[in-house]
Amino acid sequence: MKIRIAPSLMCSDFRNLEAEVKLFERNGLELLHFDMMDGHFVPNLMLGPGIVKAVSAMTSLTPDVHMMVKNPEHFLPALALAGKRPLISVHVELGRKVEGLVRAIRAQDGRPAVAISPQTPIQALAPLLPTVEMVLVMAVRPGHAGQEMLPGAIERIAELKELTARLGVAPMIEVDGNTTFENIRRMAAAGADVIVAGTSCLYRKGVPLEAALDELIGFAASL
Ligand code: S6P
Ligand code: MG
Repeated sequence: MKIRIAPSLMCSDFRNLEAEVKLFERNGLELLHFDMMDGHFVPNLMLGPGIVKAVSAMTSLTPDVHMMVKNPEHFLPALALAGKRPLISVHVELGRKVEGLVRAIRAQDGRPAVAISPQTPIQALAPLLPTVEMVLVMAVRPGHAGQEMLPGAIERIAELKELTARLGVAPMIEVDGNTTFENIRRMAAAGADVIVAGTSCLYRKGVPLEAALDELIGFAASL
């Protein structure tokens, strides 16, 4: 089983952002997770398109932009990153406009993805699954790092995996929130292909980033 690691840059040390990104690159990672928050969809403010652009210009890694914003259409044009083919997730909770957003992402050479919050039934994803390249399953409430995984999160991954099989589609499944080593093991067994690496496994208090990364990569390879 090969699980991919997407470091969550909102947890990084912004003073050393470039060095951290280069470290991920040297170690063969493929994705960088950007949490974009607008203070409305979630009550927090984080990483706008400017930082996504600046980081994308310094690396060959693929941006994985998690839009926790009420009006993604306002920010999508600024995420047209020539040649980068970013994964861009919009939340299914935005309702009817999501289909149009998925088309808009594809039209600007992005790879559309859909994110789902813990309270939303997995079934709500069904109509979108044939149109997206990835589903981002939140294991915690969107808005903050450092939370505990919610009950039922693992079962939701398995339910999504089943639903995709039933529909004959195979978008990647990314899981975001409280990805401790033990939780990663369970997430991977349930069907996760990508885990977002935040404070639970990578940006750990008192552990140098390089050491935490080595340990995480070793662990992921052992699954
Ligand atoms: C949360 C955000 C996440 C966090 C990540 C932090 O709203 O979408 O991407 O940055 O979950 O990881 P952890 O291990 O601190 O939960
Ligand atoms: Mg996220």
